[in-house]
Amino acid sequence: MKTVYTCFCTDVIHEGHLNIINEAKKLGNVIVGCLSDQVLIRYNKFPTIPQEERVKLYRSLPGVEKVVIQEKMHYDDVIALIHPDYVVHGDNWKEGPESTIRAHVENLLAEYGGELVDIPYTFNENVRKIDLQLREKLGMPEYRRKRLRQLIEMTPIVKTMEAHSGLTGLIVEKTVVEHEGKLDQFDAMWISSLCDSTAKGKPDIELVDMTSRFRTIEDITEVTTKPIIFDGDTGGLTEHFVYTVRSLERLGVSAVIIEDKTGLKKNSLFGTEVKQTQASIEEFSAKIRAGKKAQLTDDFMIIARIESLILEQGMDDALTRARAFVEAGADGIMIHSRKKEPDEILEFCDKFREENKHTPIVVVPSSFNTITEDELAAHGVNIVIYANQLTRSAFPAMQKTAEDILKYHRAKEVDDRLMSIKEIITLIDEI
Ligand code: SPV
Ligand code: MG
Repeated sequence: MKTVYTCFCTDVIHEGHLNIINEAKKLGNVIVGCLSDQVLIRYNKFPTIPQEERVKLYRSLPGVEKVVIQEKMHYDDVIALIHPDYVVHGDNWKEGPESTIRAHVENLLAEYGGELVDIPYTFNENVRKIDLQLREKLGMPEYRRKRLRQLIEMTPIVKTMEAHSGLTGLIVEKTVVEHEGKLDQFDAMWISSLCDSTAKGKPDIELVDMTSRFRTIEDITEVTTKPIIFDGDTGGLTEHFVYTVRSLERLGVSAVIIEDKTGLKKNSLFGTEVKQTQASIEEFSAKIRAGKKAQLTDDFMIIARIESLILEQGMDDALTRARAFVEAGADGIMIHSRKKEPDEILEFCDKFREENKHTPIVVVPSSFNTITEDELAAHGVNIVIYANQLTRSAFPAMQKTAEDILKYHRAKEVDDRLMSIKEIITLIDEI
């Protein structure tokens, strides 16, 4: 009897999967691979049920001999283990970033005369509806909110990109790249105060009020499923912050980061060029404590952002504050720097990790941008935030287009660098 392998990355079995098993059965004994949680999240198919339950689900399907866990995106290990005569897959992976995985499988099978069989993907109303329902489920507050804590456990570093509108949210949600044979995408979204304010033509001084910031969150949650980290600036008055915590939880936000500043807040990247005052440890700890007390869900995180390095108060001050804020209940520490080199950030991370192994560390490498995600993870960083790069890339492009249309008194000269009309009118899917 021949052996047939097929890998599933789904929480719900529909007729498309049953069809694959039926076709596979015609070729031999069917072994189903269950893609591990860690790999699944790199596909933007975040699990709504744990790996063990997916294994049980696949095992219960008629025609399935055995279920194995596939731990890697590429099939090398699993093919070495099973040596299948056939690998069977829906033909939808012939296109897009997944085609690289398909090509690799073809090469692996060719080495010993195995065969790849592409089964026509089942597209119908029912399948479409199930896919849509699964996506909608992930976007619900109770799923979205807990996803950040899950990601911190599941991935070496949570890659977070800024979003300040439905459109930028969609970019973070949907961008998947294939690079050097691997697929990658962002894990979470950062609602930056700088970018949210800039998009509204306002300075980053807590001028855009919470009602408006919540509206931005809603614009994003309406069209995405990925978890949200909200830039809460100073958190405002403690008496107000407790309401903010409740509202963010209700909206399905996973975390708020508040910074230990007081008075008129200016953007940290000004550093000491402008007057900025750091809050006392006691004052800020009280705010964290009040927020934690107000919090109603288990999943939500209040992350304390330390501005000691930005304001040149020294490493010891940063570490003393980190200790105090964790003691006050902070679920994570963000340490910020505006140095070009990452040295002081890494020194902080190493020293903090010597005494605290688990509290998540967040960094925002806008200035110290040479450091890679792997290097940060090696120093104990759990979340990396690309805080403003989408806004900084869009603005110069838009400004140049406006200038050129003014210069040439028509739009022809800018057209080559624009998205086509066809692309823009079909960019957003209708339900
Ligand atoms: C933001 O994105 O608004 C931040 C990060 O707070 S920074 O601009 O670097 O202060
Ligand atoms: Mg900010």
